[in-house]
Amino acid sequence: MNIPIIRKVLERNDAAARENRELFDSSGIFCIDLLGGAGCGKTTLLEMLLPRLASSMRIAVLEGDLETTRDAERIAALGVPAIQLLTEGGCHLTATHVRRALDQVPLESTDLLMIENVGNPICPANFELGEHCRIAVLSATEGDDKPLKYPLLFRTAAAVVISKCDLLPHVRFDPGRARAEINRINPDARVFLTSNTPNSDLDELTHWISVKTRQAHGAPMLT
Ligand SMILES: Nc1nc2c(ncn2[C@@H]2O[C@H](COP(=O)(O)OP(=O)(O)OP(=O)(O)O)[C@@H](O)[C@H]2O)c(=O)[nH]1
Ligand SMILES: [Mg+2]
Repeated sequence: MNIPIIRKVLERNDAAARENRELFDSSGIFCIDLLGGAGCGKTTLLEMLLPRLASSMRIAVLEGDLETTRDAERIAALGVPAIQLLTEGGCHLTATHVRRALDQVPLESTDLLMIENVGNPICPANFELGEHCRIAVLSATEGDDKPLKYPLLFRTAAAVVISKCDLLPHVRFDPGRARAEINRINPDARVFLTSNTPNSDLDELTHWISVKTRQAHGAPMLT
C-alpha cells in the first residue's frame, strides 16, 4: 500500500536531483555528497580536508542537520562559504533542500561543492541530490561489520573513509575486514584510513578529490 507513495517520493526527488546536476554541470561545479552515521566524523574530516584543497580550488559547503547551525559555523570558521540546511526532524537531505540552498551559493566562483548529509547511515543513501559522487564515512568506533549491514551506503560510494583510526588500539575494529566487506559489495570503492591526529596522512584522499574535481572540469582550476 505504501510502496507506490514511496516510489513517487523517490521519483520526484530524482527529477529534482537531475535539475541540480544540470545546474552543477552548466556552472562547472563538481559536487560530492558526504554521508555516514551520526558523529562518525564528517565535519571533522571536512575541517581537515578543506584547508588542503582550498589552495587549488574554490569550495563551498552545504551542511545538512536536523537542528542548529553548529556544523556550518565550524566550516565558516575556516573561511569557506558554508550554508546550513535544516531538515527540522527529517532524517536525510533531499534534492529540493539542496536546490533551495543553491540560491545562496556563488555558483560562478565555485569549483567544488561539498554536501555533508544528515548523520544517518540509512535514509540519505536513498536520496540523490544531484551529486557527481559520494564519499561514505565509517568510524572505527562503529564496528567493522557495518558495510554489509548498511550496504546501500557503501555500494553507492566512490570512496569510503574509515575515520577515527587513532582509536584502533582501543576498539574491536579490523580495517582489513571492513575493507574486504566494502569491496565485496563495491569492488571499485577506494578506501582511505584517517584520524584527526596531527600525524594523519590525508595526502592520498586530498589527491583523489583533487583529481576527481579537475577531471570534471577538464582543465586546471586555480593556479
Ligand atoms: N578520536 C577521534 N575522534 C574523532 C575523530 N574524528 C572525529 N572525532 C570526534 O567525533 C565526534 C564527532 O565528530 P564530528 O566531526 O562532529 O562528526 P559528524 O559526523 O560531523 O557528526 P554529525 O554531523 O552530528 O553527524 C567529535 O567529538 C570529534 O572530535 C578522529 O579521527 N579521532
Ligand atoms: Mg557534522
